[in-house]
Amino acid sequence: YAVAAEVDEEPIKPPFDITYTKLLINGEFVDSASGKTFPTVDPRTEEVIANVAEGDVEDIDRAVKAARKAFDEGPWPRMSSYERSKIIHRFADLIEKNNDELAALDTLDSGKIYDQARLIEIPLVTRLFRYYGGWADKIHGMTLPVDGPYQAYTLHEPIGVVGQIIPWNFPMVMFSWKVAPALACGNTIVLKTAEQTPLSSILAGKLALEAGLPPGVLNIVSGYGPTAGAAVSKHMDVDKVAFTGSTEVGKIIMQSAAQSNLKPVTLELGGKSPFIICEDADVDQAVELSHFALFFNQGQCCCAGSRTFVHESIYDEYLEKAKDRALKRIVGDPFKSGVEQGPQVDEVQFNKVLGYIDAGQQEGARLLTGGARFGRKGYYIKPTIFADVQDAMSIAKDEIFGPVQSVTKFRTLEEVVKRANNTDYGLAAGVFTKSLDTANTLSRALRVGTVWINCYDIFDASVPFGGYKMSGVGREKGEHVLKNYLQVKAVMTPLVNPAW
Ligand code: TXE
Repeated sequence: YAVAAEVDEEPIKPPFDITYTKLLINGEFVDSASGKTFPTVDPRTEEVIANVAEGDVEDIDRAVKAARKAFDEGPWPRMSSYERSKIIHRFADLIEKNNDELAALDTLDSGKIYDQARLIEIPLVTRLFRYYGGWADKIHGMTLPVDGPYQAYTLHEPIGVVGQIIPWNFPMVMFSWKVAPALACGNTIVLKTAEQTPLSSILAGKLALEAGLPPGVLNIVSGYGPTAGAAVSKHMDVDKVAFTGSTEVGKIIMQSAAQSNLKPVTLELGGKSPFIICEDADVDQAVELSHFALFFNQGQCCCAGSRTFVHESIYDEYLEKAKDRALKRIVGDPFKSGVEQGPQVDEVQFNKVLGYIDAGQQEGARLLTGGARFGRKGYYIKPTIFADVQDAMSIAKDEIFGPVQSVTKFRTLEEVVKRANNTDYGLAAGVFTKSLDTANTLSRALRVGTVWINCYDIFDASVPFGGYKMSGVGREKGEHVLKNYLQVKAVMTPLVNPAW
């Protein structure tokens, strides 16, 4: 581990102060109704970064009232779509201008690699707002040919007050996937951020106001899931809820929605995505890509390629090279240039991952490398690989959400399709092959929302993302997400004289 000692060094301090820690309700930064705050912790040091206003049921209620007023009284939903588009574009410009500060807040809060946040994630956020700024004035209905003397058409209208609950693994990216399309469609929003990563969204809220978003259109409440989060999904005056997080909480959200006002629900949940390396693969390239597919963002990706299936003819060579690559992975302070892996987001996740590493050993998987904490301070874990993983083991079935790769061998394509699909999840899959026929066949056979062929984790604003089975309901991004945030109204009127 190239920078083993450096985790113990003084952590790098980003050149930005933390100014925004309050709730954003009705265009103002306010304390929580209870006056309570909660600490957000730097996973590099296990020390408190800032104390943030802790929203609860009453704050969600205040936020919903503000969003309702902004929706009912306007101007946002009734503003010309061109005006809305211009505000969304101005918001994108301000995100771009504050790119490095937003990235630094996400690194501080979550431990993600700063250069990754700065050079890839926040630019993607800007891109996404521009993409949906472009959609705002292109949302329209249809005129329909009907069997009678009637004029029939549809109006695509905003759905109303939208509740959005986001996780901590890509704080600003998740903010953009939720907020940008909902705004483009003319909705008003109550966003509940993850308790681990509240900071960047609050700054983004300030930028939204600066861009000219009217008060109450975007309300941002920091706080915990069972309190503030649950209040969003149960609220009788929230017209739709969109959630990204664990499958377990996704089920609770759906139940709460059903038991309250039957608000429609979209969910982006966990995964256990297969990464299939076929016998014709270039082994060196396959090692690099499968390494990236799993270890990217400390393994904390819903679509992590967390079951590596390797053809038996190249299995031994693959394992040797994959182990070398993991040993070369540079672990350390995520603010330091060149570091590839930072700490896990918090103590809970850190212990969860270490628990699965124990389980893997107890269940008889072969530990090739890693398998323990890295350093003495912070939530760092050594890049870990298990070989000879059996499908029934918990490390092959459950979402570990950490830097733990599980490798298994296969013989035939038929076998690998069956095993790859033998999971409750269905978010993504990777296929590594030189054969077009194999690639095409596997991409049809795999029951997942995204197939990456000879690439992985490529995201674009225009490409839909979401899960089959228990990985989720609905799609985000692209044109597909818009229907989550729109009501369709059918209007019919008689023709005075159909013969004309
Ligand atoms: O998720 P939670 P956690 C998976 C991953 C991870 C596991 C647990 O396997 O190890 O989930 O992570 C809010 N009502 N993913 O505990 O609890 C919560 O405050 C309403 C996959 O962080 O699902 C946060 O804002 N909201 C994933 C959000 O839900 C509730 C990303 C996610 O937290 C709530 C994160 C409740 N009762 C974790 N309870 C992905 N799909 O990318 C919690 N929340």
